[in-house]
Amino acid sequence: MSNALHISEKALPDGLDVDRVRADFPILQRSIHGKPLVYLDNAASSQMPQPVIDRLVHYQTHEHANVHRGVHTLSQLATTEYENARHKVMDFLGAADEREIIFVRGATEGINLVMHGYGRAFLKEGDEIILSAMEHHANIVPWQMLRDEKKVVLRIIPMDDTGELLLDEYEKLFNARTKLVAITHVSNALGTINPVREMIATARQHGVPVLLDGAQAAPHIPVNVQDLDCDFYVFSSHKLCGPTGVGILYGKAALLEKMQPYQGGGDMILNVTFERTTYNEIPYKFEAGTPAIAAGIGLGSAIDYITGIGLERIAAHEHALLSYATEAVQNIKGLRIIGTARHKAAVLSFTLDDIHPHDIGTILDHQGIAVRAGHHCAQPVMQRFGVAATARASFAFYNTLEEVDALVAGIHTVQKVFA
Ligand code: 7TS
Repeated sequence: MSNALHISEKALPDGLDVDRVRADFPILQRSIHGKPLVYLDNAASSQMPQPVIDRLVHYQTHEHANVHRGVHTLSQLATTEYENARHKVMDFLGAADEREIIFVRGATEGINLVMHGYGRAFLKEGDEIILSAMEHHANIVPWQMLRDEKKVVLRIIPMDDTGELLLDEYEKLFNARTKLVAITHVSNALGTINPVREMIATARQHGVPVLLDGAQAAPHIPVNVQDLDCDFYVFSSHKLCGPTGVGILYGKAALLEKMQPYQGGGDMILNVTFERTTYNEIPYKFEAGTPAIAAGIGLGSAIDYITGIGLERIAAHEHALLSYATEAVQNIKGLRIIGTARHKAAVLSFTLDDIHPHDIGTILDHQGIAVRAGHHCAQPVMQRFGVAATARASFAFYNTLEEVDALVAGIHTVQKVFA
């Protein structure tokens, strides 16, 4: 411990003024059980900075009306701001066209939309979908639903004991029936950053489209969908310092145009009679009903905030936190890190002796430290590593080395309670 505290006195060499950043996050000033909050559950949901909170309040106070349907001033204002947010998302992902950005409820709904609009529309019995062994349930269950309905086959890319996908095995899974690859960019349970560029190139050779689940990537590493050449990309606003209730599906325009709508209703149509409906153009074809307008505008503001800091700097800071934390916990007897891939985002999953992760999480909470305990909606990952659950600390750019020290001290306290 003394060694760890000594290192933490040094500044991180990433040029990020963490104190200034932290001052933007009101919730980080609060205490939990009388202790300063140490928020290390960013993979579940990150916190919201004041500029984003202010943007939401400003919208509700001065700009709110329904979008895409009014000639009156407020409706036009709300529409402009909402569409500005779409434009920001386009720039953020490096997409070519605003029509390729679809507002959904979150990563989960984005994947379900592709399952319905692409999978149900175009796949038939015997067709195959490649998933990986480290998917979040959001990228497993929709495909199982399709499997049960259409009798398609799911093929799973295995991983090694460090939590890296076996690329040789991946290549062997392709055949003439392969119709889609759906994989996570970054694992929420292990932190593994998958070599998606290489994996997409392989799929491309076989003419197979690729969906990337970017829920854990978009907030932490620079993403450029054109550069990656993925066909679909999903992420959630609430993991990117934005509000809950909104997320993004990016899709290549040519594919989206071919796809079936996911839900029917207002805004997604051009013309309706009782005989026949013609659908609106993309992206509106996929946006039935009144959307989460405030949340969408809030996401635009969160993107401004994140890009203002810079994803390169965010990635460097979080990487430094992860390295420091990994080294520190390696000295704790009985602690096993689950997920030791060479390229990792700032996720530290672990087990401790035979202490139940829920007990770890509860005792840490009493010290003000928020981590997630459980299977992290990735039960196949838990099975692969032979554990029922893990405790998971996941870092954001506003976390500090001192907070890592607090986590390490907290883990020692957990061990003392169970000694
Ligand atoms: N995909 C991945 C890789 C995720 O980590 C999550 C959420 C989702 C999809 C679903 O996102 P949603 O916003 O639609 O719910 N992951 C987590 C997590 O790790 N802890 O809580 C939620």
